[in-house]
Amino acid sequence: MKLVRHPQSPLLYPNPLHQWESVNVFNCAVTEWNGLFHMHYRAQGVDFISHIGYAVSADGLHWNRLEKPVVAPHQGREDYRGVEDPRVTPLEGTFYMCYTAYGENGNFPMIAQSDNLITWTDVGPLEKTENKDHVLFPEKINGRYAILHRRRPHIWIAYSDDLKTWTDHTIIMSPREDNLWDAKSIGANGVPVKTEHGWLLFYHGYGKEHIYRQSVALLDLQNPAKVIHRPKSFFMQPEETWEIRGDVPNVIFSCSNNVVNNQLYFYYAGADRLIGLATAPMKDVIQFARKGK
Ligand code: BMA
Repeated sequence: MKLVRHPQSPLLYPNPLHQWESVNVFNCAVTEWNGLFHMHYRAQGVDFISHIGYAVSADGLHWNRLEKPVVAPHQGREDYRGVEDPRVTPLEGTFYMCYTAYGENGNFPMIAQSDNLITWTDVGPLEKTENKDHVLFPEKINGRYAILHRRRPHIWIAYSDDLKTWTDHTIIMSPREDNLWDAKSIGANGVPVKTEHGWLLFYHGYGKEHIYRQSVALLDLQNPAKVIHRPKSFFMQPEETWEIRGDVPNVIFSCSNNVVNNQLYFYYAGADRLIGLATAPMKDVIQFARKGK
């Protein structure tokens, strides 16, 4: 299975007129709501402090952005180095954003909420220790909120009744030491997609050469701690010049995997600098997840 890079890619570039997004725009979440595509993206200026910007689009290709970020560092020493890597989950009429707070003690995973996708208030941290790549499931599982997260180098799951206290932390997937592309570290991408075959989990991994590649796994619908299928191979790797060279070389990174008219819309960042789109029929993605071809 091969994703097809959209001919108009890359779709979003840094904007030299805005200090906060003048150097890099990357790692975006895209949410379909009210007939529009809403993008939350990580952006950096010359100080490399990340902010989260917002853009809206009628077709998913042409984006109109707000002048100011919608989430900026706001917790003093705890996130003064930046707010990073948004993943947005619609759940029970509210939008939840999982983002990484980067401050004097390193990274920790935060959760915020919004009714309109523009004004965000913090719900609280998932935990206050080194952790990222967290993303909420789009529905409760057995009556509780469920979240994926990454205590390096594994993907974990945890559960909560109120989105504030998280328990039952369990490793669900680990790097495969004998497998070239995901031997060292893995992390979840966007909101897991519910299918009749299980939760489709899009995830990234890297091995010795530190090349960020992309693949999928299928998790049990009732018990997503159980991995049903995990292909050996990846479905996408850096190939275009803008994916190989940029701020951080050889990175394809994604915080969103949307399904639009039975197509996977895989928004991703190349080399931590630009945002692009690749697509594939969902039936091919599911077949790849089940058979690994
Ligand atoms: C990881 C991520 C991203 C970034 C990637 C590659 O740690 O959290 O923020 O895109 O590194 O540099």
